[in-house]
Amino acid sequence: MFDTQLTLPDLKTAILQHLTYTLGKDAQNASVYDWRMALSFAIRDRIVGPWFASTRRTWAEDRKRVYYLSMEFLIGRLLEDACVNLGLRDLAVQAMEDFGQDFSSIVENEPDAALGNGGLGRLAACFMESMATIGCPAYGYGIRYEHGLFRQRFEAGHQVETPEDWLLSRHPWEFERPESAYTIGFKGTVENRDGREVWVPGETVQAEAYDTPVVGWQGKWANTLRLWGARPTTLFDLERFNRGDYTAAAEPETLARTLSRVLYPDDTTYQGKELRLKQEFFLTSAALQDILRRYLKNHNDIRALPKHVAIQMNDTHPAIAGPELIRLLTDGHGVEFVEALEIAQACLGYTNHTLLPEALERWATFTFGNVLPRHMQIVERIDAWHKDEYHSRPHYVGIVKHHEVRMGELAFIMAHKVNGVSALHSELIKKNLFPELDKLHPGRIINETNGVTPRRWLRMCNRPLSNLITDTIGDGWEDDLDRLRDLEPHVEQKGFRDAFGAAKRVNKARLSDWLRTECGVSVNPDAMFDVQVKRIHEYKRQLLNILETIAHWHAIKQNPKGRWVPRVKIFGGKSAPGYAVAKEIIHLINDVASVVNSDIETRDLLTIVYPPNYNVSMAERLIPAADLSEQISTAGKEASGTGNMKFMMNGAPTIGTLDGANVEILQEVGRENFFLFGLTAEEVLKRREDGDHSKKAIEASKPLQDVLQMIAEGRFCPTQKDRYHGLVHRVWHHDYFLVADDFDAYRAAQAEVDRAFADRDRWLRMAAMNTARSGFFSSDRTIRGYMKDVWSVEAAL
Ligand code: 26W
Repeated sequence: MFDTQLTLPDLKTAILQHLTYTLGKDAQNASVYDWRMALSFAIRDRIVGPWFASTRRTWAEDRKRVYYLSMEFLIGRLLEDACVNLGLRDLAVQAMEDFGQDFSSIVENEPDAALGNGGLGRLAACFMESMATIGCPAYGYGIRYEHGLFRQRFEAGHQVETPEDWLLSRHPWEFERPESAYTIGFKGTVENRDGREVWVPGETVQAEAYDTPVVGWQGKWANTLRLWGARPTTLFDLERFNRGDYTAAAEPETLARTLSRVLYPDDTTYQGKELRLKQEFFLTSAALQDILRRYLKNHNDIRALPKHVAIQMNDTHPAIAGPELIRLLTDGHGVEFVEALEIAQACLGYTNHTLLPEALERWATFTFGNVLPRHMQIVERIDAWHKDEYHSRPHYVGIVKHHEVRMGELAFIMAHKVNGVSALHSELIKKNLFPELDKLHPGRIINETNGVTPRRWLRMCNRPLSNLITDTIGDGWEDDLDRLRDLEPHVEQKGFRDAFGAAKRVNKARLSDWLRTECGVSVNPDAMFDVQVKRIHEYKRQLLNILETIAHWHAIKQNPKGRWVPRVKIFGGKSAPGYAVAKEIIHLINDVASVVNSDIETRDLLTIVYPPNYNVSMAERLIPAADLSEQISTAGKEASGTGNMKFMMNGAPTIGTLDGANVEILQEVGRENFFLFGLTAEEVLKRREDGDHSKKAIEASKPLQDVLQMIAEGRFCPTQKDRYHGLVHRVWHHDYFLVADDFDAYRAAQAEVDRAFADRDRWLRMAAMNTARSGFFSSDRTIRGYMKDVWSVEAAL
């Protein structure tokens, strides 16, 4: 039920009360920040009711709870999302207007909570919202990083990172819980006391809880996102302080706080850093202690835990949950080892998000045993037990191999279900990642195709289109997204198609204004907006996109009078700070942009923009304004993708390969509404067997030769002509991601895009069909899948 009781005067009074008494500010000289705080507190107050009610019901009905463990929650801004879900947005706009304030400016004053890198963290945020919408009793557990993902700037085309500081301003959505704190140990020794193993940690810190309520659609249910902050066990060393050694006195404080200081900015490349392992254990141990404490409040049979508790590991980052739960059950509750292992297995699920070998976590046994000595023993025991239970296990399979602890194998063995995130990905997990374990445990690997929340990614970020949808098929589609299919018959009507085009045009005009003021680039809002936004990675092939852009520019210049379709090429995304090749690609895109954008001959036909610091809020601006969605990864490499689903929902057809969830998008939307190109995952493997594949591909493609020639000659970097020699050499000789092999097919698909876009009626049909057939990609559908197949949990709504 929407909060229908709240009237405009009520809301205004609440806002003024908070401005006055919570913030101590006089309306006369309140800043945008003050108004944002006052409004946020007033809105938060409306969440507390449903939040308490949900918690009370869960207790009263003794419901099973889901615990989602994730090192990342990329939640973005919360104010507008809360307003939308509570049905208070219009009222909030009006209230702020009455106070002489602009709602959009207030919303934009909120910093993004960027506690994640990319897809995995954003998926966790969508899942939290969907669990609240469905009424699945759940807690998200994560780390309250003081500094989220770095801010990105460009200096002379280079990426420069600066620290992110979202907590410098007050975070109005959380409740601090100093009373909910747990001690987390590290290092030390394991002592055998009367035949029992006892861990005596050498270091301890406190994990302190901060709770953010997450409210679902229409405020019917709310769950908790509980983030842990690290605090010293002892505040400071008084003796040293009294001696006047102030820096040394503050040492325990500094050491502890380091744990929740920053998010690791690597996505898809893994580095075996001790601090990262400590962060993983910090999150996991705090969460498990909290879970057991809550369970034991109203249960006394620890063996019945799996009936009441489902724990999901978001990738292997919290995979220490297996050994830690065994430790708590054996060392803490006297359960015998094998029984503890079976209880843990029955509680745990593991989601795999990547097949890239460089992303699979493995810890040197030296590091692991040093940081977590008791867990090292338990891991070895799990491995021995598994080998014993499954005699046919090949010698090269196992958790501890070559002096490393393999977190993927650990998570697999300790979970009762292992899932991939798209149909193709789940098959590849069986075939390539865990073929032997799959044989030993048939049926354990399942698929749960990703989804995204349509509340944030359609209703909130695209009001013109959402209003059109509601006007056309009525309301109720937001939490029943398959209803978008009801749009299909309307797509046949010209009036609807024009309205669909008009909604897109509004978003494009808005984005054009923003690009002018924020990036100083003016673009033609009637041009095709062709968008690739995601982390920069070789496998995602931003390089393929920019090479094709150069070829396109070259073609225009050779035939300036041709009937070209004007395009705006939009790039967005960050590179990991240590990923040199990705940084070089960013540099190239910026270099090409500055040459192309200053070419008067092609100015009206091609513009390249790369707004810095892509984040959730920028996605909410770009995606609704996109005409074309670029999903061009090397087949077999993108586990799922979720940006692809957001573009589809917002009426942007995909140009893409048969990779990740693109396969299912194609299946849902139909071949005629998707620009398919490129090698398949199987063909990719075959092609690589030929050591000369890229050389052959380049020799067969005049346009690609020309492009590489231009880059090599320094056309895009006249001041340093050899800047991209290394890059060009790699395309010729070490093209692992098959940029050259897919180039011609990509170029042909882009030509088809041009033809389709030039036929406005054809284009609008395609665009509208993408929205109409996107229902499957609601994260509500995904969550229902997990509830049934993995968690065995019932919805309370
Ligand atoms: C330890 C370093 C590290 C950190 C993060 C390695 C790997 C990761 C993540 C698994 C990377 C990630 O975000 N994967 C993405 O997950 C999305 C949600 O399932 C998928 O849609 C993307 O395809 C996948 O790349």
